[in-house]
Amino acid sequence: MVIRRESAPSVVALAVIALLAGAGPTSAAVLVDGNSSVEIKPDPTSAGVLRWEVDGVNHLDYSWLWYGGGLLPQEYSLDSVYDSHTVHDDDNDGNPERLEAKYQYGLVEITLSYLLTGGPAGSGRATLEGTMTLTNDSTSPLNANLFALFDFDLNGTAADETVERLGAQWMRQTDGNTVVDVLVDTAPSAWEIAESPAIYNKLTDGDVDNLANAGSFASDAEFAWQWNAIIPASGSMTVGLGEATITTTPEPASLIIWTLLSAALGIAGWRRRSKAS
Ligand SMILES: [Ca+2]
Ligand SMILES: [Ca+2]
Ligand SMILES: [Ca+2]
Ligand SMILES: [Ca+2]
Repeated sequence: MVIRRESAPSVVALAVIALLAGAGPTSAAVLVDGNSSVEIKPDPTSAGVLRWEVDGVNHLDYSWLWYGGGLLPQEYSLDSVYDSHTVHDDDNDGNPERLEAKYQYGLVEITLSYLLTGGPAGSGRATLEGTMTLTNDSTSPLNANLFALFDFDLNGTAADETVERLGAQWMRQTDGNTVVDVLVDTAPSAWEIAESPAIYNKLTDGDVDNLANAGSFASDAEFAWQWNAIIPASGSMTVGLGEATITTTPEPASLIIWTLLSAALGIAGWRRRSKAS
């Protein structure tokens, strides 16, 4: 009895500690499919797509969304009007691969969706698709500028990257045998490639900015698109943020065989020379 009376408060204390530990900022939603996982924080604490792993290698530093336009004095991070989010396991494999988030300011509602499609383990390939829909429930047209920023650090490092703009709706970033292609569904109004975090700074510096339709970088690439739209009263607009596909091509088997063969021939040659001497 004495032992039980003494142990009871410590059990309560542990329960309180456990509750306090769980009361911090909401943890990130983690999508998992096949060989890939993505970490997304849709709410205002450190919001953004924070990590994208394919076969255990993280290729993404940061990606997120901003809105501005009309009479707004600056761009705002989408999470500043966060409402709610849910994750979904559509293929019932025990892991959610789709995130749906809702944002609301006044009579404007924004829904954001991310869908991860991984490949088989070791395939080096996965796709993340983002879609955003704005609905204007007011009685006047809405002038909106939307921005999507992508800061990939392929193969886990900012170094060794190239970025090519292959068309109005297509950016390709490459590091060695790893490539990410980002294709947007909706033709953008503007684009920019820059040294990170130059574009991020534009979107968070408290004034109105437009992307430069130009750009280059020195060591740590990021790129972004901008969509300017007028959404009619009681109308909606869907922006395909893009289908990003990461592909890491394995060393060609022929190259591996050649390397092994060369090594074997080298050893044979050394043996012949050893015998001759
Ligand atoms: Ca699933
Ligand atoms: Ca890299
Ligand atoms: Ca700005
Ligand atoms: Ca980067």
